[in-house]
Amino acid sequence: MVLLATCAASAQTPSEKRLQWWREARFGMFIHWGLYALPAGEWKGKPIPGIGEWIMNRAKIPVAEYEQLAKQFNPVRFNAEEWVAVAKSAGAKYIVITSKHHDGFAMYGSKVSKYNIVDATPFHRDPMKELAAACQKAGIRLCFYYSQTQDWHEPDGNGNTWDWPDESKKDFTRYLEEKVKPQVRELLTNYGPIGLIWFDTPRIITKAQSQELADLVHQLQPDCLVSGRIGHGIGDYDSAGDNQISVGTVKRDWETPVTMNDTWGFKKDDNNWKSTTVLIRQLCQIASRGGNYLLNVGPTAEGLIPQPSVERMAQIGQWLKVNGEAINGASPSPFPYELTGGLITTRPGKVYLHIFDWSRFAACCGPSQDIALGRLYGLQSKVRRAYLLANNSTLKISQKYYKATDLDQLQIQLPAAAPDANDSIVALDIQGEVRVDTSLRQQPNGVVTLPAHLGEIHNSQGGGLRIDSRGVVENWLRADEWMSWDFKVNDRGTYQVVLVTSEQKYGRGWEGGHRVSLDVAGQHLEGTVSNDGKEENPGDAYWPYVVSKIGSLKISKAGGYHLELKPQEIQALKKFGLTLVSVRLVPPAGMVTM
Ligand code: H79
Repeated sequence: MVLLATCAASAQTPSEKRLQWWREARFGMFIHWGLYALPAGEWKGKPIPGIGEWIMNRAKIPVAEYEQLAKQFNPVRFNAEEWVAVAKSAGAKYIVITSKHHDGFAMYGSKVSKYNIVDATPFHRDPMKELAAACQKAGIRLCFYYSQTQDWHEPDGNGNTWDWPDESKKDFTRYLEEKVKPQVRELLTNYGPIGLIWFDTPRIITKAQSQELADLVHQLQPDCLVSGRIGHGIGDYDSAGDNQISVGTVKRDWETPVTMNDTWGFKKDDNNWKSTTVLIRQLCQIASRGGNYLLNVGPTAEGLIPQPSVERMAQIGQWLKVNGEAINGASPSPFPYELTGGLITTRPGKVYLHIFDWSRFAACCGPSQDIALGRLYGLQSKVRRAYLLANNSTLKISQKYYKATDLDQLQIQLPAAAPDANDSIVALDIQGEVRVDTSLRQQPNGVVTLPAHLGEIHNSQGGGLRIDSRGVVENWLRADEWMSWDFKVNDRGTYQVVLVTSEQKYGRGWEGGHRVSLDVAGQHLEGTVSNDGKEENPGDAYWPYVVSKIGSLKISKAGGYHLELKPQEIQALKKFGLTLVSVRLVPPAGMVTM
């Protein structure tokens, strides 16, 4: 036994060993705090658009002027234990705080640069020391954000083009050797065990330099993780884009940082708070797709976490107290598709159905007004018991296998109203292992969704069609590349064929006018990808969806089908091309399913 255990342990890579706690955690609190909290989004009486911590860059504030902020920075109301209590109340397992953002100001006592909170401000305290102690006490892992490439305070750092426009004079290696490495050494030497270093925006750093930095971290603290944004694929895990939630399961370790309003660093005029419901559902989406959720708060220059953030964190924590077993330490969904109106997580012996939209999930009415019927397709294991996590009440179920359509169906009797407005979870106790039909199949509401990231890609020589980090097609610029899917349908009928594509982020545009053909079930359809309406992207407000109607299609027999999507012409002037998210087959409203 002992021998076996040793073998198993040694089979783990160093990275996997470091990732153990992090994979279990699923949820962390991000803190963006720095001098930028003082102007709080306004410079010389003018509101500066964009994210608050970018104000120096957006307003092109000269170093000599921005530096003056340090003299006024005196966050007397900062209380490390209160901040850690906010994370704890939320059920967050780790805190990542900005030790140095792009503005170059160290928020800890640094011997490397006088431009730090202890030496340059009237505050003279080291908040990171205090946070380290408070985290230790509360059992929360402290982690540091560190901007390794951009540093607008240093002539050799990257990004300050207003004080130092001549890029040819910049010696990035000197900056890396003289500031970054010594500061990372301080952070990993003076604050006890650190969970991870969250590097950001790799930009011009070379692969060798990223590697040196990762090696330095691991040499100083072998258990400390390195975020994916160290660059060049060298991190211990992947970091998705800011506020970017992948559309499907990602088969690597990944994390998404998310803002609670529209900024990271405090901005006094930003009151565009996401609702607690949205935040809880984002956490569930990310967990169900195999990732970690890093939710940001931006404290004020006085040292207070804004009240709306404190409230939301506590509300997430209340929800997690009841439902945490479906998130912390849970695994991604074993199904290729998600529920209608919800999604799925799992752990050995359990499947959790997260129901966001009760009436969409329980689309079919029950035998009486008091009961709704929910259905799950494709679960092959026997369910011993189904119950609501909200109140532990047992739900009546029936399981059937329909041979003609090769369909496993679980039917669940639910109360007429959702017990939890954010996400009601139906837990299923499974006998033996969780086994599912992993084919793409029609859902109980009749819709068939063929996600781009689950399609087969047929590249041509020199072509570049691929799936980006969100799970969406990029670089589909040529008409000789195509995609196909296999799927199963239960219901006969006429379906509308819709293509869902993605705009570029930050409103950078969308390209339409592509002529495409679809071959399926012996029918050939042709249509144009035009903008027939926008659809909110539920996982990522930065990248809205565009819906295009291509035509209709008749399916006269239940069974397995193959669909080929072939362009005849792609518009690629803007180099966006056909940014496919999914092909959707939509049955007529009210179609009765079996
Ligand atoms: O720390 C937060 C951001 O400051 C940092 N990453 C998160 C976690 C980040 N650094 N760079 N970026 C994000 C990309 C920023 C892009 C933009 Fe902009 C900022 C787009 C709009 C505002 C820069 C300024 C580009 C256009 C204006």
